[in-house]
Amino acid sequence: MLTSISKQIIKKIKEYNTIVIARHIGPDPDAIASEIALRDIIKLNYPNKSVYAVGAGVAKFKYFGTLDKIDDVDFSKSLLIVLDVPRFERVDSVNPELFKYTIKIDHHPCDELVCDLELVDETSSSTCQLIAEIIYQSKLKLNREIAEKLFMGIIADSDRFLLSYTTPKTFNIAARLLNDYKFELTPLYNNLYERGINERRFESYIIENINISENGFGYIKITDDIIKKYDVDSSTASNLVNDLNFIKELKVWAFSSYDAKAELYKINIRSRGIVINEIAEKFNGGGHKFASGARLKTEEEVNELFASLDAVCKEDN
Ligand SMILES: [Mn+2]
Repeated sequence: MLTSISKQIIKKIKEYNTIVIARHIGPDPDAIASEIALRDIIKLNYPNKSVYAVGAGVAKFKYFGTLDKIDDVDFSKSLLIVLDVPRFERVDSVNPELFKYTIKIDHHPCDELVCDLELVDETSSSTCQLIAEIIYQSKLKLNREIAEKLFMGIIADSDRFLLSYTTPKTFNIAARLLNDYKFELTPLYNNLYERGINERRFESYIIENINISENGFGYIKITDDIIKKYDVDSSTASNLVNDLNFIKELKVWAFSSYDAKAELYKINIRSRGIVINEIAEKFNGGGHKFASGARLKTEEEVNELFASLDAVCKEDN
């Protein structure tokens, strides 16, 4: 099945001279790595095509490479490939409706972003894994830089092969990339995992202050003052949420952090076995079964979401 979709994707890439690649707002390493890797794969194999990887730049991910501005592109004649994003309003910088043809490659559960051609595989660790699979099923060339990016996306989204959806395929593809290009791992891990001491102190604050209900639900509201005090940004909490995995007392946990710029509460939810994305969806959020998020306008909604999560933990008792 995957093979035939891969073929169709490559056929469409061959067909279009102008290709725009987009991903979700607030990108993580998988989102950034997959869009830059795919852009560079297309450029390497079809040097005459105009290919753009778009979206707001993120300073801490500049080691993945630079993103492109699109000024005078006629979308109505162009192909759009959206990566790592299941929802329309979460696509960064472009409106999918304006494009002649759209392709989605994603590992989130299908959501309302419907494209002309879709490769959605919820059992994949990452979008980078899917891109690598497509390439390895084709005759397209890779190079070391691109292989490193795909590898980093797989490592980041699987949390170093720790999270569910880490399968033999994940290991096989990672091993194949490493074997084919023999890149050095330490510099890549330095990029992905080096942190300032302020961030580690902020993590300690979270562990010190998280509330744990008798039902096994852990929650913390991170205020703007705390974010300022630790000199981190509102996205830092999202990066730390996986670090609370394997705490015996926690079945489900959630962080709420207030993004003053966007005037929104960003909620990150994780679970060690209870399905949480259906609850997140009720609050206009979504994600994977055990890793979800939502963006809420009011603190009342945050409280309601937390109460729902506590309730599923209670049911699980
Ligand atoms: Mn991803």
